[in-house]
Amino acid sequence: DAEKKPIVIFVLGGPGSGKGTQCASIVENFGHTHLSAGDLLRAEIKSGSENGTMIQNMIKEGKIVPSEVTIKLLQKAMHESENDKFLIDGFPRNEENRAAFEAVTKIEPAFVLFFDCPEEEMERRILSRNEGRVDDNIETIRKRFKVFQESSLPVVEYYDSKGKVRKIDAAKPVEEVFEAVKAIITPKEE
Ligand code: UP5
Ligand code: MG
Repeated sequence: DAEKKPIVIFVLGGPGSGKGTQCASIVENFGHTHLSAGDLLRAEIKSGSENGTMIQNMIKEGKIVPSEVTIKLLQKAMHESENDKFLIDGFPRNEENRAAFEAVTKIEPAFVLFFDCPEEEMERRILSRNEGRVDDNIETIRKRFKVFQESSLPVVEYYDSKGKVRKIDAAKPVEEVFEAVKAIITPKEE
């Protein structure tokens, strides 16, 4: 079709590294549309979709939902938006997610924002969040960390090998992290 391809930034980082927090600031300052794959999946559960129970069970176990489900939700959200620049937060989470997204959408990310944060800090943040998420308990958090290490970091490494990773020290205070983010998002002026 004649539609122009959108500009996509993948926002990756461990559970609680601050992806959602920083995306909100990017939206305010730069006008991207924020698509959190986790938020889309949680909305799908709430909507009473036939996949809801399956999604809920996988999130509770810290497992990665089948890519066709997540990609469909992301594509729908992109089509429904008038915007042409997107932050895709928390996706792709494994090699299969990545390959399927590229094959289905033909979209390659402009770059990957990677929030690097020690597990102890991420654990502290998640345990003090209190939003009632079914996966914010210590047992599920440990599973999420393991899946991140084993399945999601290889995706970051893949993009790093293509020179597409912009790594940020996410252990710092929110404002300092955003200063680093800004330096990457702001178009360089001559
Ligand atoms: N906070 C943020 N930044 C801070 C800072 N610099 N200093 C101090 N505190 C900071 O932040 C977490 C908390 O820390 C907040 O209270 C915040 O105020 C504070 P947040 O911005 O929410 O971090 P984020 O990285 O977004 O953490 P989140 O828990 O959302 O990350 P996950 O990657 O674990 O969650 P997500 O929603 O992406 O996925 C959840 C589950 O959905 C997955 O485990 C999986 O089961 C499923 N899923 C899929 O299957 N497929 C997908 O494609 C996506 C999700
Ligand atoms: Mg989040």
